[in-house]
Amino acid sequence: MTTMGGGWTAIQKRLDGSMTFNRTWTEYKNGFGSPAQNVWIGNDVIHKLTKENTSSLYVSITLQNGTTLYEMYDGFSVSDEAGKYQLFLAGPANGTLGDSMLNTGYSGINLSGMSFSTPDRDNDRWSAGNCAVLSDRRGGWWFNWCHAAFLNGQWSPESWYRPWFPTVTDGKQIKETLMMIKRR
Ligand SMILES: [Ca+2]
Repeated sequence: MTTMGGGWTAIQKRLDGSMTFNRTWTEYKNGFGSPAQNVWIGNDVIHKLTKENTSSLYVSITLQNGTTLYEMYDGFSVSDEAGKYQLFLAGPANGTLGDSMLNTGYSGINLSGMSFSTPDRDNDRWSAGNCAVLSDRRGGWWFNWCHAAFLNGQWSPESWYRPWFPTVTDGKQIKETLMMIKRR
């Protein structure tokens, strides 16, 4: 990975919709897919890589028209399974996507401090239901109530709501996604 000075480790990558990210807690814990194609590296691995709290997060979305937009956060870590893989995110945020994770302007969709939820494990802040099972979500993520950013959604023709709102409002716009981390 030569982006932004190199030394990055991909924790999520999607090059097409051939592999579903509608997966269980255990699958997100252990990881799935293959690094050359579509992959979630696994929440246990993400925790191990970030537990010293000295990592940055880089997110990019390549649109169907070929344009790649990105956002970088200076601080990123994920707690262990006992801590429900709670997300810690810190700014400043910089990039061309805009900040849809940390300070969105609406506390109900900011993601820092959120636990990880999957279709079979509801740890979100929506008391009436599980964001991860909604028909236009169906994937694991650090949902609040629920989100403005969500990179594990369903590829077209299924519905993928708000991958990176307001810059990317619909999964149909997306060609590729990538999440990478690096020690500061
Ligand atoms: Ca809930």
